[in-house]
Amino acid sequence: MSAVQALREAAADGPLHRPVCRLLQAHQAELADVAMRDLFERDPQRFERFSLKLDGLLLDYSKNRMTDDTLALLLRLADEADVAGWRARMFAGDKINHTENRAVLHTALRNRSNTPVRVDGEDVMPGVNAVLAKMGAFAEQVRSGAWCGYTGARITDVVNIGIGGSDLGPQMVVQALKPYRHPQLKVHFISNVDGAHVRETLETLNPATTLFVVASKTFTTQETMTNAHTARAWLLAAAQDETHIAKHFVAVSTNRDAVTAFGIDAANMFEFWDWVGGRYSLWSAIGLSIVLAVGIERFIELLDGAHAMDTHFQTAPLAANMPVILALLGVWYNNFFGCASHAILPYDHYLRSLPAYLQQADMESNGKSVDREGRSVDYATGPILWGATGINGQHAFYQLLHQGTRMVPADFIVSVRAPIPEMQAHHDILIANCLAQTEALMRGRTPDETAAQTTQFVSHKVFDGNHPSNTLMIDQLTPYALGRLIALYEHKIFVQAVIWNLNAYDQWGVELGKQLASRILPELQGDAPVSGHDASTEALIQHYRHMTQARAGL
Ligand code: G6Q
Repeated sequence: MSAVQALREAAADGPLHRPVCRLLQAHQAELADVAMRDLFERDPQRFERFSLKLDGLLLDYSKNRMTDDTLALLLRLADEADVAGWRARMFAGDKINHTENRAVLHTALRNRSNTPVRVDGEDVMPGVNAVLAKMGAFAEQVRSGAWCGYTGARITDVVNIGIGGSDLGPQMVVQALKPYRHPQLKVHFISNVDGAHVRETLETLNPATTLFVVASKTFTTQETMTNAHTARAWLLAAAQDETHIAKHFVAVSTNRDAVTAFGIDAANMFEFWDWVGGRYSLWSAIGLSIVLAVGIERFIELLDGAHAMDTHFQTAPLAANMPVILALLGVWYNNFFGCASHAILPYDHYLRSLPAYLQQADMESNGKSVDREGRSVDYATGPILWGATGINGQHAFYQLLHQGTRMVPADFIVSVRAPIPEMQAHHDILIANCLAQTEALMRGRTPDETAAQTTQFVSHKVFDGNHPSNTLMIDQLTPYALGRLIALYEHKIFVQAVIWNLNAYDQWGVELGKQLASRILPELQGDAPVSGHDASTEALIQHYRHMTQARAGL
């Protein structure tokens, strides 16, 4: 047996083998047939006991299949996994991303208290503050019209070119903060290497008034570089002079050499650091398109909100700690009820990209099958995260949530304040639906209740209920509230990683995709014999080559 095989077979002492997990298993068996509606009837204080408030954020987790005993056991699991110790190590800049030998310090990017945070003995805060100031000064020039394109006209459109962590966060935040955006500056996002994405975006734009933000931590990502070169050619076709690139291209990266090789002036590069993971990078210079859209003051409010959640996460007792509670409930369903997925259901048009954003944050972080020591895990790790805006989902996939054979825990997210005040009547309907869904999922409808309403197809109309959900009610979707919400999920993911003994901050699965495609590309384009693949892949490459050559009349 090789050393790697031995490692992959040696997880029998893993975190889900702790004695407390056996107690949790026994407890789950006791609770399996207990209906939440009965727990509510027996305990009028259930909401008070199982909800938390943090300024303008309310987390109601009372509609979960849990009791005080459940929580006590789950908290013991958190203690035994040393959540508090790992939390301290992360905030202190320890290299907890051990497979890449990196610290994990997205929290330093929003460390509004400005206390020193050291990596290898050096305080990172002066660098963080300097880049933030540079982003603010640059954005102010563009927003005020002082930064002009090659014809002297003001910039009207910003295009962020990036993918994955260099796209999903800024795109989600710019969309969520639409009411705060500059009225004369549109922000677009190009991520897919599918030529349709870049073509469709550029054909609506004027090169003389367009600014490109090429956002790539490595500045080598094939999709981003291909789109950036296409955008560069599009600009030069109109501007006719390479010196004009400086007015129309800026870069966000950790790779200065590659940025200057592209032709972007190093003065127009916004730096960040290897201790910022891609999917945790919207707080860094990767947020430049956010700053351009909403201004530096609003961006700082976003950071303030995240910092408030960081402080809560660091200081609140685990039993009253929102990220910890959400994480533990997730573990409860994932590992003790066998739930494979988790739904994110924002009842908010402006948060319609939140499920996709959290999908990356969660699934890329905890979609791992070896533990920190490289041993195969014999327990479920990160769930399949999915979702869509609430009301639309009701008319689509909620059928399965209510009456399917799987239990899908869900987070309902909703704002008290209507984003558009004169549309209050719409908002009331939205909220009524959100609350009705969580109630129906929890209560269900018994055969007797159903029979009292109808005599036909009664069994088809019965709802078992007992489907768990959390409700996050935000006073108003401000930049501050959004920052706090995103940080809440980041820390939830972190706590779960600690419990599952995972490194949440590497992403070898993404790296593999980057390597494989670069091998196949020349095979698609050339006519040399294709070899070294499986029969399926080889045949598909040959088919593509044959069809494209036939079309080109070769
Ligand atoms: C995120 C991942 C991945 C990454 C993209 C873009 O955590 O690492 O989504 O953000 O692959 O990478 P670059 O920013 O280097 O282009």
